[in-house]
Amino acid sequence: MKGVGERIEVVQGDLTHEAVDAIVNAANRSLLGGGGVDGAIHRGGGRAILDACRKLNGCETGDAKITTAGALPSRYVIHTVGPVYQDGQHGEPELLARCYRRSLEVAVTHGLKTIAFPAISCGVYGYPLTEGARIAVDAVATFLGREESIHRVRFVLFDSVAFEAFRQAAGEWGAGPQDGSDPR
Ligand code: AR6
Repeated sequence: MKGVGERIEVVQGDLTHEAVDAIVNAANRSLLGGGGVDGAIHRGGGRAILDACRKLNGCETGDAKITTAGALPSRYVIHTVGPVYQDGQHGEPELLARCYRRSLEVAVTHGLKTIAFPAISCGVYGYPLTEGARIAVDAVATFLGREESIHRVRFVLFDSVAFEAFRQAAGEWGAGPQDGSDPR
């Protein structure tokens, strides 16, 4: 089994283009759509995602639920709800870490091996990028260290500033250079 750093990739791009087992959506508690990456996922996946989400009765902050990916190239979408950042003293770090952990737990339950994440909470929800990236990478790396069934986790960042923040955080775990090859 490869080391933790070798199973983490950081790339700049559009999450909705990822042909992995599951992409993770930075949703809100209604799970009925919104802006940002959530809007892009619902637009790209089509009606099937919204229909599936309607049956889930929403999702608590820090939790995760899975649906079809509809017309998207991934097999599933795992919807998680990040914390709205206030000042970092309202449980935000724990809740953000829990989003990554719960998403991976759901993936394991479904036998999924390749997962792609956006920068949860780092857009509309206002999480500071450097801190959000560190929490994300630490939570994922810690999980991978004790769970061998996940082969690869890709962080897919929309812009170069977010990409840099995640690349730096992943470097702490020895994540190597990215070749952009298909993880499957
Ligand atoms: N691929 C990858 N990353 C993206 C994409 C994309 N297609 N589009 C945006 N991002 P946000 P949040 C980045 O606001 O902060 C929604 O309305 C974006 O640049 O999507 O968790 C939900 O319904 C940023 O770095 O999610 C909620 O109400 C990151 O994704 C609320 O926003 C997350 O930004 C959730 O806010």
